[in-house]
Amino acid sequence: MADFVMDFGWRVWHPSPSSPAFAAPAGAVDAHCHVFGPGDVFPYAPSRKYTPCDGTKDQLWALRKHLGFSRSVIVQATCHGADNRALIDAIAHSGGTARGVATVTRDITDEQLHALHAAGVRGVRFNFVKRLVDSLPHDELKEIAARIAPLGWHIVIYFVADELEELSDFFLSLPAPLVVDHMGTPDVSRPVDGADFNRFVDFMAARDDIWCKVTCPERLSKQTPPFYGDVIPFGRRIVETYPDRVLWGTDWPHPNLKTHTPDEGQLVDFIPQIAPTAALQQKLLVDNPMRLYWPEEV
Ligand code: 0GY
Repeated sequence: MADFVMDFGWRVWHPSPSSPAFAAPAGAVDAHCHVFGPGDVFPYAPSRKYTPCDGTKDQLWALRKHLGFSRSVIVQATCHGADNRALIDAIAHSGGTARGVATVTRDITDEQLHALHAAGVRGVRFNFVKRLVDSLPHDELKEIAARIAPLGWHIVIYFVADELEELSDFFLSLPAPLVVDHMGTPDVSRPVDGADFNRFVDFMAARDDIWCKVTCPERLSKQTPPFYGDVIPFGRRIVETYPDRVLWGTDWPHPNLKTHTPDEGQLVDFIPQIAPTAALQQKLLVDNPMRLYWPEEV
């Protein structure tokens, strides 16, 4: 395959992903993906830490169809800051097949929150990854959490594994369900039953409304792409321990991934390795995301 490196180091997404061997169950949801721009219509935030290449809603729908998925949960990425217009535009043009996770700041009005809900937003994202954001004070995040909880929304949290110990009391104090991005970003060169990953598994046990996205083997793996075998035990442990609280997603268009250009067909083929039975696959890809994002249809 040609090299798709852009001049700022991040690669453009795969132009022709393979067809997965794994057939997702009917109604499968890609519960973590993004839309970027197009930048001339929905400009990127001046405060962004990276500039992506555009990844539009129509390109997302085409990929979803190719992979055999039916619905998408679009997560606001930091490069669009708290300007959720690209996300809302995508949901509005999805014919009811997309929902969203927004970024909001404390100055948002109740009217604006209700408008986001009507548009299909069901959660907010709090990002603690320092290379991506200047993190917000905890009191501001708590204030936002208290305001979104009555809407039935959840909070997506993205953090670096080494910071879980420091952040976990704060996370557990938040008054809404929590959804952890990318398995809590474990260092997969450490043991799957070692102290670090045990801390994350125990964190999930602390409340029964903590969910986990078993996503991003392409980010977590230390192996030569596209072999993500070192991530399998970590994903599988979470899926088998918390089968009713796991979600899966492509993370298309894979912002900031500098090592390789992921082939989403291969990412889909990672699913049966972490969720080896049809019953687990049904929960991971359909039942769980439907309960969280389309509860009125369950
Ligand atoms: C992801 C991961 C990353 C980026 C963002 O919001 C973002 O910019 O989430 C990353 O750089 O690890 O989930 O897309």
